[in-house]
Amino acid sequence: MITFFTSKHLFHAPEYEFFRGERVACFESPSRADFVRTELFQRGHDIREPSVDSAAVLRQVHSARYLAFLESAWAQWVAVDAGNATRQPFPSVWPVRTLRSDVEPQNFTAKLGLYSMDNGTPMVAGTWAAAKAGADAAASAAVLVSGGSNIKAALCATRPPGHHAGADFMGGYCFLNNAAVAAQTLRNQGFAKVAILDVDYHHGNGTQSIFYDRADVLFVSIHGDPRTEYPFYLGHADETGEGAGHGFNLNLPLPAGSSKAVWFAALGTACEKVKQFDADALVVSLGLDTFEDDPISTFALKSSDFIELGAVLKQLGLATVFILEGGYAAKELGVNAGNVLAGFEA
Ligand code: Q9C
Ligand code: ZN
Repeated sequence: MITFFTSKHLFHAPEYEFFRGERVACFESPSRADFVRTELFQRGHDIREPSVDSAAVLRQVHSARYLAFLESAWAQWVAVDAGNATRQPFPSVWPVRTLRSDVEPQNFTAKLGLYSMDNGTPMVAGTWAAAKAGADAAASAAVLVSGGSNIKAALCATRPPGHHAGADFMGGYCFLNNAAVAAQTLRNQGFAKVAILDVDYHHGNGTQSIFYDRADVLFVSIHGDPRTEYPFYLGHADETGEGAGHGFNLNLPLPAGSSKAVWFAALGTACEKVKQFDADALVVSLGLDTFEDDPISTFALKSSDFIELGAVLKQLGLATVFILEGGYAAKELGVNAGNVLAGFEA
């Protein structure tokens, strides 16, 4: 399979995040994408650099003020204090209920809180460049599978991930919503109905919110129940879309610790929804944190189960863009991603 990869992901390499009040090494590490690239190269996949500029489609899925902030955030942070060049910024205040989000404050940390859903998404000098390169990969993959050739699927082996990023906020290690970029690019390329199937352990709150009022992009997600699992405040079964988008959002939350059988039953339900929607193209938010040994998740899929996942997705018979999302058992990430592609291409 054609796989988009760029070493620009290395520009995003924060040192630490907070976990139970302590500083810990980032789970979302640069080695993740390198393990995937190495394994896919060894398996003979065609590794390519992104070639499409996502700037225009980014403006279709993110707000102008959020993009302006993200692109300039590091320069703003260092302008506060030259010593910040070696410090990771974190938000410490947020515009929750009754506070205003419409007026952008001048204080950097207040701006960071305005544009963040958590304090778990550290930024470094190269974050924008890495995230933009990932979005370029998503746009490239979508253009490729839209072409007249018989290339029907492509994978983006990129990081940072994207599905927690909303139109105007970052969170959950995500800055730019790559799946939304791919889906919107497929729409722009002429596919009338695009389905997004999010199989990451965590609910894709950003992707859901971006398309929540739209009937042309279906969002279906299988994830840990937000009552106990991140992102906690979205991903419940009663979220079905609003306005024109009513009926075009399906959440399949599963209890923490769910078995392979329960997970694949939900995958069957998800695929039925995609078929009923009569999608013309598919974006898969391919989180591999459903793996049994994932350090921050509780589902039970084995490496061999990812072959079955690929085979089930192939049955949909659609032009497909796979976007790497989460998956924090870094050493196994390449095999697990490769197994999805093996099942898909068998
Ligand atoms: N700060 C994705 O899988 N929890 N994001 C962090 C420690 C957030 C996962 C807990 C998990 C976000 C793309
Ligand atoms: Zn995840």
